[in-house]
Amino acid sequence: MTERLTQLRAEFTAELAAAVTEADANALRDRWVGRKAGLITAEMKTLGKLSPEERKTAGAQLNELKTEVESGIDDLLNRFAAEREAAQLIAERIDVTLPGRRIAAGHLHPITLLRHRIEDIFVSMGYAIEDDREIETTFYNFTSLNIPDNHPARSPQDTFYLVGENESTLSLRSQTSTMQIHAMQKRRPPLRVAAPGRVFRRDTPDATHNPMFYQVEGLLVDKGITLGDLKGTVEEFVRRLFGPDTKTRFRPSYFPFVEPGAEIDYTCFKCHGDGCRVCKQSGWIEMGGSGMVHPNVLRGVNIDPEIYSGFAFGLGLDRLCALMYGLDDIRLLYENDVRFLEQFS
Ligand code: 2U9
Repeated sequence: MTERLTQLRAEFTAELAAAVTEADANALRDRWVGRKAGLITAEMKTLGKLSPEERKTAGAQLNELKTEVESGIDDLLNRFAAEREAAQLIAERIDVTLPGRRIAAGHLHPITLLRHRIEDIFVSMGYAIEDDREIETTFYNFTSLNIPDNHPARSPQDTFYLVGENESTLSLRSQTSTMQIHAMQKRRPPLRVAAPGRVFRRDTPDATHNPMFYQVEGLLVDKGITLGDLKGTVEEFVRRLFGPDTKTRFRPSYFPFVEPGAEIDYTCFKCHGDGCRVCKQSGWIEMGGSGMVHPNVLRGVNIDPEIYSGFAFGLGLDRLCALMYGLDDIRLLYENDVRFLEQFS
């Protein structure tokens, strides 16, 4: 029996050394100590042939071999499990010192950012922010603003008409002044209203024109309002937008809805008036237009121009936005190119 045991022990040792996977180790367990067909189990069955004395010794030796085989296989399985776990720990390792991944947050559009800034300035000066429809009748888009019947702005070459061609004809509003008319119809003076929004004109898109663009207008109507109030308000508005040293100047101009009318310039926010590329060496930048509200416009909304007077001024947001961000082409603002938009926050 001793030779047999020596042979079995050598055979097991060789097979144990050859086992390289958990499957090999489990196959070894079945082959050696499997309940039904294990090699040691089979040897146990041969003990019946021996004398009681021989059976006692041989049985003890076989049990010793069985214990060696089981612990050898357990050690092997534990080693494989430890290796598998170590590999898993490496594979799933998380380096907590790595910088976090920046989650691409959304951004407000530059025109929206500018619009919010301007709305805040108007609110800080006591103006209400108005919003109203973009599709208007000819009455609101032109007649209420004292724009004469033969004015080129009424031509289908300049305006997006939707249906028909008379006072109740619908078109896309050409200026946000329409909202000011609605406001004056809904509320009585004293009024301080800012009207930001989209306007639509049949312009061919180019670096400084777009069929849809953004405007903002301020309107104030009360008793005893003078041109001085307009100048002072515009000067304060410009200073709050571009800085306290910004100067303004007014150049006479004509608009049907105001009288007198004036273009507004302000000293360049880049060179403060010395002259640079932004202001084309002039030191001044045109902001928009202004004037005292025309009496016909006041009468049109049942405000007596003998008792009340008012001023209004307007500016285009797209061009101002392009200037402030150094854009050469306002169409960049409308192409929705994320590479452009994600620069703003
Ligand atoms: C009412 C009466 C008068 C608003 C005014 C301008 C002159 C003006 C332009 C600036 C650049 C429009 O975006 S733009 O092209 N605006 O020049 N706007 S006076 O006058 C009003 C507004 C409302 C009831």
